[in-house]
Amino acid sequence: MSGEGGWLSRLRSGLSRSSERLAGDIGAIFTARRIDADALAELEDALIMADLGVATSAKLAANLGARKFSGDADATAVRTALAEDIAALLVPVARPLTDLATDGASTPRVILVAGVNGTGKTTTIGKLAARFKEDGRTVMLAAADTFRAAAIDQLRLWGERIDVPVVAQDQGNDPAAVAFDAIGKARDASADLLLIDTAGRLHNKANLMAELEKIIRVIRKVDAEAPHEVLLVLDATTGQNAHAQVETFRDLVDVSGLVVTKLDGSARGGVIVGLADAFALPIYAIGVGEGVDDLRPFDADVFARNLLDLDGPAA
Ligand SMILES: Nc1nc2c(ncn2[C@@H]2O[C@H](COP(=O)(O)OP(=O)(O)OP(=O)(O)O)[C@@H](O)[C@H]2O)c(=O)[nH]1
Ligand SMILES: [Mg+2]
Repeated sequence: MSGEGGWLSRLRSGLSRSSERLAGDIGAIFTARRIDADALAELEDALIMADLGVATSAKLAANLGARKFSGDADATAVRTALAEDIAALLVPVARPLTDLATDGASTPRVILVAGVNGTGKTTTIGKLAARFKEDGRTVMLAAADTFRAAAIDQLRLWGERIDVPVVAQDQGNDPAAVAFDAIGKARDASADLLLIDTAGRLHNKANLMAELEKIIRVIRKVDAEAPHEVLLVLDATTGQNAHAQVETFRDLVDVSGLVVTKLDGSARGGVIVGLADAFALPIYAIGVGEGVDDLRPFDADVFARNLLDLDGPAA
């Protein structure tokens, strides 16, 4: 119980810089004033400042303008209406983690985890593996980030902590070879799921992107359907840059879903709304801390209401 309250308060405080500012701006714009074009333009600016992105902010402001408010709008009514519209944008992309682990025809189900440096790939893999294991799945991890020895050790440490086997080779070995080897071992062990960690990639580094493509090519030699999921891990604190990351990875490796991390420490959680609107990619989970339990389902209502500094979901 305390754990539940703990994660929500971390999300709230993570979002607080955006949400308090947004609520303050809306309060200043909509106090005893009609919702006219000027007010909507100011609202649009406030949404952009809260990292919702230009296109999505325009759309939300227009939606609000089309709503029928009686007389002067009060700021709370505006915030409530916005939270509803934002939740409506988020609902189609908010997916349960169990969708990731759904049994397909082939075993293991291969989940490749990608993303630029430091977004939280390795940590997210540890948290995901712990969840899946709790749900009764047999899980294996592959250390296909062979770039740094520390990266291999970091995944091994997670494996020890949550008691999940890790397939690894030496630093500098071909990441595709590690992935290939891991699928074989996961098959032999009849594992349900194989999570593959990859090196952090700056999206302008062509060689690292080529490496990712090679991993996929080699995986497909073992299982033509694999990887069954390509999860892109995004760090919410990077703000609008997350859009560029999605575009680059999506074009290259057929990203099937997102995990957005560091919402506990982020002043820029609003970025999720723009991502949902622009790409319509499933968001399977959010990261709200570094610990094993700090991966949470992405709940559209909870997120939208907290972003507008409103208390929990409407009853
Ligand atoms: N506050 C917070 N920290 C996180 C979260 N997720 C990951 N981190 C931290 O972010 C840092 C980077 O996480 P990693 O999992 O190593 O990221 P990575 O993408 O694997 O990094 P590279 O392999 O170097 O590309 C670590 O210190 C993590 O503990 C989160 O949701 N919240
Ligand atoms: Mg890593």
